Amino acid sequence: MSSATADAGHGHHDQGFIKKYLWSTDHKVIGFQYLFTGMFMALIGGFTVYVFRMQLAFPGMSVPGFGRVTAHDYNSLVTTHGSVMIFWVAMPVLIAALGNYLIPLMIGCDDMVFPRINRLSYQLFLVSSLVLITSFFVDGGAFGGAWTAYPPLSAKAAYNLTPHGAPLWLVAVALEFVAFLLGGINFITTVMNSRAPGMKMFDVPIVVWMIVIASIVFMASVGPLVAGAVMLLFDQTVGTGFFDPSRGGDPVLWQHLFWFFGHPEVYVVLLPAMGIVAEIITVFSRKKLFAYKTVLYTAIGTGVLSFFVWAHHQFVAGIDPRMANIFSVTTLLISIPVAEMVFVYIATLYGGSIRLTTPMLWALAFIGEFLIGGVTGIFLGASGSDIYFHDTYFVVAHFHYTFFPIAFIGSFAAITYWFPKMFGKMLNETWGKVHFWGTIIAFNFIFIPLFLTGARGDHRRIYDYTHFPDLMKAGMQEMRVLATLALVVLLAFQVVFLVNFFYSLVKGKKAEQNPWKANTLEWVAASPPPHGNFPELPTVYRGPYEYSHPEAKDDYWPQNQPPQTA
Ligand SMILES: [Cu+2]
Repeated sequence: MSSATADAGHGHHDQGFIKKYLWSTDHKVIGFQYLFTGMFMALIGGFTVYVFRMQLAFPGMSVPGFGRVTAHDYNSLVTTHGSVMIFWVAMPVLIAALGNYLIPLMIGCDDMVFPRINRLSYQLFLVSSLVLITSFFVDGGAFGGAWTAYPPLSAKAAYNLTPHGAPLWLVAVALEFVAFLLGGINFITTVMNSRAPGMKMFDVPIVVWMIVIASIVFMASVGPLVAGAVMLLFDQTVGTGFFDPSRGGDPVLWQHLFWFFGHPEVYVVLLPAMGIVAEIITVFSRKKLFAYKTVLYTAIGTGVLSFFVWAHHQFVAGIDPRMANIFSVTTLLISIPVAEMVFVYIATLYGGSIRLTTPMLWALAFIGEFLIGGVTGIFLGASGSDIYFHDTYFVVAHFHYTFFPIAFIGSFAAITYWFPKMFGKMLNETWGKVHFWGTIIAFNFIFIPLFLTGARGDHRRIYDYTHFPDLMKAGMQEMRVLATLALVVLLAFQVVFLVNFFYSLVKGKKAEQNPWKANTLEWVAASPPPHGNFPELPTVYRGPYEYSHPEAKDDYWPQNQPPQTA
């Protein structure tokens, strides 16, 4: 158990700027580095979708800020959008930034077990981001073989079009994976070894467990894909034929290797988002989390089951129909634990004294929007109906109703909730709510039209619809225009968020140590916490959510408050 004293007690004198902010091993600083890098990458992810959606709505136009979009540009833009939003936004913000910032504070210790490995994990992540950005500026531009990088396209045509961008993309993804493996090692060992005195396994806040389970799922699923990436790199650069049928290889092998990772990856980012929502719902309903142990076992069960559904992405790739049936069953099965977690939220809210703060609005929106994603997944999980929906915009709308709630609604919920702790300032609630409503309304106007065009057979990966008169008829193009305009509105409202974020960071009202009256340990530390976190290590006497306990005074009973002596 590490001993923690503030600042100088950390066995070193006060640090200079470089050591403190760029070369730091402090988990909070590393958390911020991941957060700000993820926020920057989100700008890239947002810009790319703006450009290609403008092309879809107004084919052939010169897009303001980009110019005319060629078919080649279109493929690179879509590939970059998908890769960036999942690997360089959702993962770094939900897992690395929050995991790093929160875990030592929420379990009551001074830092991660391996601070230097932690610093290395961020440095590798930063290099992976720079490698990806470099690929935008090399000959041929960024990789355009889709974020799923299916061969033979990714090893042949797409590679030939972007002979530098393609391998750079692969290297960037591989580096990023190594960064997250190192991060995961730290999260798991720290939670297992550095909990505050008295903190038992079931006293650990659920968001911490979700990040630990997500790290284990990531570690267990990434190996085959890294091997596949090396094989693909060889097919691209040294002429092997692992995925080339004319040379005895099999392109569907890549699909299995990719989705053996890809689908568990969904839960790697979903579980932390689910944890964030659980923290916020208990605080702003002043109620104990309904069935803490059930949620924990369900999360573990979901993590395990997530390894048995991947081939639902290959229902029309020519796999054995009997195998398709098995994967239909496992896929429909996995909706049960996820639905159960949503029911737990509803049970927690029931009868609570609800405060609709901005973080709470985001948490509630997560439930509603993600539910739409979950329900529409049923149509795709059943191999019969998936034959019709596969590769249509119904699929695009479905996974944006899962990923946007995870990556953005989850992140906005977390940032607005922990901002006072992170920066010692309060965000502006009014602007927070303007950002919330603008984003949520615009989001639904983007993807509901795409469900409709998808259900009418509108296919993905079409660059210019004027070549397909059938797909221009009966309001289809109008729907695309509506979706694009709604996207522009959504992006505009993100400016409100950024202004509120940076203005409040500098000029916001000073935050109290515990403005939300939450029970968890991070609120015991000062706002913002000093280096080393706690002048005195807290001792834990109970679980994190004892808001409605009879002994709780004013619905508030922090984990480190000693029990009243009789
Ligand atoms: Cu899947």
